[in-house]
Amino acid sequence: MPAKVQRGDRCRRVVVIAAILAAWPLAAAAHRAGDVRGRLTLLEKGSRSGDDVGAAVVWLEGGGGRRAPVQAEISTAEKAFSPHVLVLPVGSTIAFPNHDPFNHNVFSLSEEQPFDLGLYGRGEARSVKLERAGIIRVYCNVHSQMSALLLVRDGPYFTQPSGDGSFLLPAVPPGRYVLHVWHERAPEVTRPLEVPAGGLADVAIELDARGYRFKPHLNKYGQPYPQQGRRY
Ligand SMILES: [Cu+2]
Repeated sequence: MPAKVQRGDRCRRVVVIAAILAAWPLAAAAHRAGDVRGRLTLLEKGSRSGDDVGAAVVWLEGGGGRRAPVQAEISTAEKAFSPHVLVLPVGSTIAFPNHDPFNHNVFSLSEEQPFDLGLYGRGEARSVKLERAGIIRVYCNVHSQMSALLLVRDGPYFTQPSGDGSFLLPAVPPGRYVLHVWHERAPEVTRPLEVPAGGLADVAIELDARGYRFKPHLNKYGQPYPQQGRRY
């Protein structure tokens, strides 16, 4: 009888040790990478805070790897691109479906990715593959007021904040990075960021749009847009 009890104890001990060993790698993995959370504010003239802080982009420079390319869309409707700002992994394809009852001509003169999709009408979509990282300014050659921005990233850690400016970069391995925060109307903010195991909870960044001045862009020929006699 005592021998049996002893065997039962040994069994229980083995089970407990096995359970600890099974749980241990999970606990170790949980410490390997952490979430980086923070909040952006956008300072406008007159000390107002901007209402489109959600159109900012946050990314980390450093760390290995890439995100898989995606198929994304920016539509044109009522002479506007929507969404206005999009961040994508390098190698992604972006389509521009036209929902307006007239033609658009989507183009970019950006150094990283110049393209000209030509004139096309309602129900048609043309697309471009984004081969290089950078900031691609997209316009329409017919309607000067139309603009969109593509931020193409070659690292794995990037995001756009919510409308209230809060952002989350999930599962960032501990290490030294450079944090970049970009908004169309503010100088880009860059700051060294040391991410400890377990991540960061409250990275606060202020973007300053007080010095912003609207500057008209040129058409696809590098010329100013004609001002008169435009029907659409
Ligand atoms: Cu247009």
